[in-house]
Amino acid sequence: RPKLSGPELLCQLKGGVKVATLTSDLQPFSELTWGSLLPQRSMTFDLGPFKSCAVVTSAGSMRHSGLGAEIDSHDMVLRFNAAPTAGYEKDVGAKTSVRLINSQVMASDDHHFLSSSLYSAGILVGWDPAPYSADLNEWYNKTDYPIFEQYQVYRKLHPQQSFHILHPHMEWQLWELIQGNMAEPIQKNPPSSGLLGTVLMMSLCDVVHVYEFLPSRRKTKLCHYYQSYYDEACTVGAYHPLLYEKNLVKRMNLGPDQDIYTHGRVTLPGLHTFTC
Ligand code: NCC
Repeated sequence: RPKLSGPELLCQLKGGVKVATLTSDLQPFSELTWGSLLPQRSMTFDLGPFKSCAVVTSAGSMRHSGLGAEIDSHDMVLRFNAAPTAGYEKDVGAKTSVRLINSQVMASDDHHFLSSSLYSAGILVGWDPAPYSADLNEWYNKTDYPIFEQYQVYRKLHPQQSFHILHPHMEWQLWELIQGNMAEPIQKNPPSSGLLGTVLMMSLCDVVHVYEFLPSRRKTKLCHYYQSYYDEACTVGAYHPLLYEKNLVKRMNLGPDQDIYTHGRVTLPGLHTFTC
């Protein structure tokens, strides 16, 4: 099978991955008393398009990047999980428009999801590794972490904050795209928050810059820019097919390789900006 070009991969992404968040009219939520806490429309329906968006990974190589001002110059800035800005503004910026959080962060005690002010800025988007079929009923009864319980409590505590949950179709459609373009079999786990957030922003923005998903010359074993914890698996993956995700993004990158080396920056086009 021939290796697809960047534009061909972008078209596969546009045609094969439906970016959506859960809505209150979907089964089983439409029949649950708390279902009306979910938004009425998908996030991708209500928002955008924005001109420029930044996706800020949590990689240790963000440290000493000096990218803060550049990141903040974007119309929308997406961050992940418990990644802070306070104290790290020079390197990661101060603006948070969207925060994508996995269900482990939403549910585990050590993240204080319900009470920490870290999560109060911008739009929240949660996700949970769903069973491969991505059937909503099956997933609802078997989530990895209690994402829906936490969602209800959070919404009641912070009723004004916009909070979406990614439709699990997206995880597995993206996984299929990755596997379909790799020679070897890859582990059947959903993509990392990094790739999910990148594709989410590609559906909302004209141009997306992703920082330190493809490591720059600052590449380090430091896992996160905000913690003194060293583990190379953070960058190359263990549970998530991270290395394969990075390979795919490298092939779709429209920017020069020099941008990756010096800034850890990848440039991707918004999905609505090209035709296939
Ligand atoms: O580490 P994490 O990811 O929060 O990072 C967000 C995204 O940034 C990219 N990244 C991160 C570190 C690094 N050195 N290189 C990178 O490229 C990845 O794309 C990553 O997705 C996750 O994907 O949700 C993940 O979450 C953590 C953890 O749950 C949260 O940080 C909360 O503590 C996972 N770690 C563990 O479960 C121990 C991680 O595997 C994936």
